[in-house]
Amino acid sequence: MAMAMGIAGSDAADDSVADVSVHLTRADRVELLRTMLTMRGIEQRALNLYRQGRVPGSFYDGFGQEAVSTGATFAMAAEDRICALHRDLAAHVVRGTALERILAQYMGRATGVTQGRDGNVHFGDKDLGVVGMVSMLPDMMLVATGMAMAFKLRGEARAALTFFGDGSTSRGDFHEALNWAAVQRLPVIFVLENNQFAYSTPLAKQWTVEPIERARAYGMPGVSVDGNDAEAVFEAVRAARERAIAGGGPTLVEAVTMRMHGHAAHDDMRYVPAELLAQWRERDPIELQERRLAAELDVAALRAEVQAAIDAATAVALRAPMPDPATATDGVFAEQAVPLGDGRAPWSGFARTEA
Ligand SMILES: Cc1ncc(C[n+]2csc(CCOP(=O)(O)OP(=O)(O)O)c2C)c(N)n1
Repeated sequence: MAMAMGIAGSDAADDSVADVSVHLTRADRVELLRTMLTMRGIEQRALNLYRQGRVPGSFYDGFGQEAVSTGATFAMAAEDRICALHRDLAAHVVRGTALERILAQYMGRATGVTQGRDGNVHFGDKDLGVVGMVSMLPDMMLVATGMAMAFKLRGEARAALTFFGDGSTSRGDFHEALNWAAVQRLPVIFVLENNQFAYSTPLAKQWTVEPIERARAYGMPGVSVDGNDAEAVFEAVRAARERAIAGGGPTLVEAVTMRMHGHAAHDDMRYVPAELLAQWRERDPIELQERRLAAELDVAALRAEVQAAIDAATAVALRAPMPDPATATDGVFAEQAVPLGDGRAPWSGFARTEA
């Protein structure tokens, strides 16, 4: 859906915000807001740390897109698997990754999720069901499809979900994943995070056929939702999961949103028209959820609570040591791996791992 300014909840002049969700309790809806505030606060803190030279490399954030990973992950069960990408921090937060581990990860510390072994956004915690991302886009579509295949073969009532961007729809892996998932009727949910730009490439240079049409062409439903509305995303993914678990096969959910920051911290995004950004600024996902809950919730108190948790986590992460170089290969190879240099192929002894 191009630019998508006509979707539910998008009229900035209208203060009355529709209650979209029919399945969420009040506590759930506050939790959605808390998660989005946490994602934004952590990423804002990480950007500051990056500018202080404490985050190596660059930093990628999902500013403005918080509703997508929040709503989608909230709709999945603990036994499901989530493939979180570079704008999906809320997936880690919903699953329970401690905030100090996330900040330590960004700073390459020994207490980070990968213990300093990988770049800042490339992490996942198997115990929490979040699969660390493969940087080649959109390879995680194939990883999620493979996990869904395993669930189906084992007869398990579980589903896999992967996020991916609009740029990913131009890659071959997108088509392979959709086709195989549809042919095999796999329990997988493809969440397209349409944030209008793939680095500097706008949608008009990305596709002539809408992705949800392409999903239908491959034989699965394609639904488009307001990606700035966490409750709308939740409902769409919840329905897709129900369908997947019931054996109905995959669904493509397009969450229409906007990348409000540059591609990464080094990008001033001057290629994005100022009017477009101004329009989307009026549709901030956090403010939308706050307006929904304002009558029944002390929003300022919640914001302060979240900020205090982030401050405490930052202090812990800043005190954490850098990793000991002697441990660099720990956890990289399986225990059973044949040591390099004994004349045999190094991969011949790798253990099989489960999804
Ligand atoms: C195959 C491949 N090409 C290029 C890159 C470098 N890269 C990382 S993110 C990105 C932009 C992807 O755009 P999109 O899929 O729309 O996702 P967004 O970053 O907008 O969320 C690029 C080009 C990559 N990771 N993989």
